[in-house]
Amino acid sequence: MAMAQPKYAPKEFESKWQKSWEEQGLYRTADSFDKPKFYCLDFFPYPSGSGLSVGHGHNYIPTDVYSRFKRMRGYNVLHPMGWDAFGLPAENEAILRQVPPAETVARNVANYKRQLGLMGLSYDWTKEINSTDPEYYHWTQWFFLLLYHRGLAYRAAGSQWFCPECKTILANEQVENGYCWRHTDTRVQKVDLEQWYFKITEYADQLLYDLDTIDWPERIVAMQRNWIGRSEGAEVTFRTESGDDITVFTTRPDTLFGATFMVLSPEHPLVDKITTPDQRAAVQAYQEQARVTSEIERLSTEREKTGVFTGAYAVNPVNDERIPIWIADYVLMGYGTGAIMAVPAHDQRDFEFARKFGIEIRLVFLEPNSDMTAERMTEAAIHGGVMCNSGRFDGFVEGPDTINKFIAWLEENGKGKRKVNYRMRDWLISRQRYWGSPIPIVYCDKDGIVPVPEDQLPVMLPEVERFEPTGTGRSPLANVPEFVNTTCPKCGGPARRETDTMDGFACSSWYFLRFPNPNYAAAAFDKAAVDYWLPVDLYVGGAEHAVMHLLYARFWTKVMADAGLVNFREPFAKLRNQGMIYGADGQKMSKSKGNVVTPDDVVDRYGADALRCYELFMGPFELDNAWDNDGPRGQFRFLNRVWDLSFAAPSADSPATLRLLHQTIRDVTERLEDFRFNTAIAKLHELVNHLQEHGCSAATMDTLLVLLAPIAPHLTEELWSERHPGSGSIHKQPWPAYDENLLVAQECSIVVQVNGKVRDTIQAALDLPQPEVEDLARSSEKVQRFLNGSQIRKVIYVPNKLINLVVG
Ligand code: ANZ
Ligand code: ZN
Repeated sequence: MAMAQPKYAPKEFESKWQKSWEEQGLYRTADSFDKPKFYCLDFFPYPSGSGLSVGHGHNYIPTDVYSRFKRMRGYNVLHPMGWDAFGLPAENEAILRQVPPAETVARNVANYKRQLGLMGLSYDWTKEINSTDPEYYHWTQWFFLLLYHRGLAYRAAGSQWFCPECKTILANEQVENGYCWRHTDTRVQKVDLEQWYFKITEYADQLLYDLDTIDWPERIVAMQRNWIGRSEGAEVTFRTESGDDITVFTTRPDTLFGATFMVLSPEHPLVDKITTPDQRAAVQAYQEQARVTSEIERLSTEREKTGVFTGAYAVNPVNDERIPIWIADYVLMGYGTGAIMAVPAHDQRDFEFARKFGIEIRLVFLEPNSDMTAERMTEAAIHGGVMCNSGRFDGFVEGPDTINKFIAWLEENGKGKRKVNYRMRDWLISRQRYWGSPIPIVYCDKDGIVPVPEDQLPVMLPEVERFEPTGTGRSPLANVPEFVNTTCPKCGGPARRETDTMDGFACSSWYFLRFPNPNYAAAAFDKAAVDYWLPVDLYVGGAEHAVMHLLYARFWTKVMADAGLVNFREPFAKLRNQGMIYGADGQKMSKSKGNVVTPDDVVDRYGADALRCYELFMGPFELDNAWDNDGPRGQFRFLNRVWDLSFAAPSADSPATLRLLHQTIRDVTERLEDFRFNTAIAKLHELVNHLQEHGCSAATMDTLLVLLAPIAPHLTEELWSERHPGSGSIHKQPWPAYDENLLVAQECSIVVQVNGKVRDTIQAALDLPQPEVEDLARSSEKVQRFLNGSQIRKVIYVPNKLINLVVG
């Protein structure tokens, strides 16, 4: 008598296998460097207090499946996880709960690990890192010194963005349209402070150029390009009547003869000097007003142009004409030189300004045969035409060639020079916050800025009573005398420590080098291991880090390459962004909306494998999607059918079954490789449907389980251990190969009879279902002649050989 078949009950075996895999060290990365390697990395997460939602699963499950797939294909896979736990989020949460950040971090990390485990993720936990461990930030500080010694870290005073909520300075990248990236309702303000910067601008060209060498999503590449914002043009110097030089940056030096006025940014240092006494009051009032106007407003093209005449004049170096100098807020101090030559005929902002204030508009190129005049213009002419009013350049065709010739002429005559300008600014690294890596710098009255010697690292972050931001522009560490007061490493005299900490993005700029050997004590990373593992082969995370982390990490890598520390110049060879998962209501998942779905909920109801399948199946990996609460149930049913199939009595595979099996091997392999998980699963659904209807051999069932193993690791392991006791884990099975010969439909010749007499022979795919063979037979012309339109009473079919149509 057959034993009763057990039911598919994931709760009965999922955690059992998770424990067993951990004990066996199934996902431990081999520390030998002989096999081909694959480094699959998730973005370094901040372990937040709210834990993981199924939205996170949409990132971590695909990389887990991919890592498992690569392991089965013979790669040595590094798939690690760690915690980016310094920074504002951790600190803010700690302030909210009134416990030290180290405590909240530890608790959140434990919860994250538990949740990641629930989903059956195959991380090698022996490689775990935490950026807040002194053994880790020791090396973050070491990198600071590396940059410092290479002239790439410097201290400067500047007008900086300050978030009144964060109570700290922000990097330019952390300001979005005038609002704080963390407090999207809070406008940032400008304050003046001495700050530390990393000279990322020194690498602007390389950061641009090397974008062509990496396989990254188009839109991230475009965002980095725009952010770096390379503009080619020239710098031209105008002399004022008072004898001061004003240099402007222009992308259109060829329009110089049309420059009829100049505009300085209200913050330009020369404004006070050149303003005439009768204009002083108006100028100062305007400067005051500009101070409180946000950059967005200033850049808005809709806004009416405003400005004030300084009373001063400059001389246009190409035609010696005297032109007035104005100030206006549409010219920003932070771009180019903070001053422009205004060409109202050919620049829209300048055109509007000139019209409003009655300044001359002079055309310096015209469409051929055009009779356009400045008076009749309704907007600036941007492109197209032949130059005029431009001395020796009259008759030149407007365009890049002419611009080049014009610059050459300026250079020959000492009136200007070729110049490339970038929108990107240096990276502001210091934060007036507690929860970060201390900056390893000491200030001595005698020696000035003194870097902490390497053998005195790490500068330990002290435990403090009060870690709230002070709001005074100084970090809470400034209130800890034991921390601040130290001795100068150079002269031994009394000195003060830098009290700002580093932006959390410093930690994530090098963490990928630490994973190959995370406990390495002698250096930031183990060179031999890094030579083998890096660059990261596949890097997966959200698109929101496009111009922050992803730019910073590229910058640090280039610095390290220049310092001879690593032998590659790009850290992440291939990048993929997962789509956002919204709540069932189509809204962003958030506690306040009550629409958060956690992996815990889903695993509890349907098991980890059903959760995994649904996360992969719900849509293309990179597209946004809304969570469907019924989704996991559908996948649970699918897995249930696989379960039942495994207990069904085996039968010989038909040729059609074999064909579908081999097509499935091919398609699932290709689709997993391409991150098309949803269609890979659809293909498996199709195979399972077929097998349910037609049965299959034990070998075919085994292959199905192996194909499904990276996706549903628990169910397949349970069934495998049932089917092959003592043969080890299914996750150690090699990935199946397909047989080309079995892919194509094999054909057979089928004899067609009408009332028992042979009338034709047709070609049909092997194992074609009877109704289709019948259709083919009936559509034969020869057969039709004998059927004569009469009704078919009976069909006798000998598969793949003969069909007899009986008509009455
Ligand atoms: C004269 C001119 C004539 C310009 C013309 C444009 C068209 P991108 O492409 O963004 O680099 N500019 C320069 N510095 C500025 C600042 N600090 N604030 C506002 N505008 C500034 O733009 C460069 C152009 O933007 C420069 O070329 C300058 O105007 C303006 F038919 O100079 B142009
Ligand atoms: Zn000193």
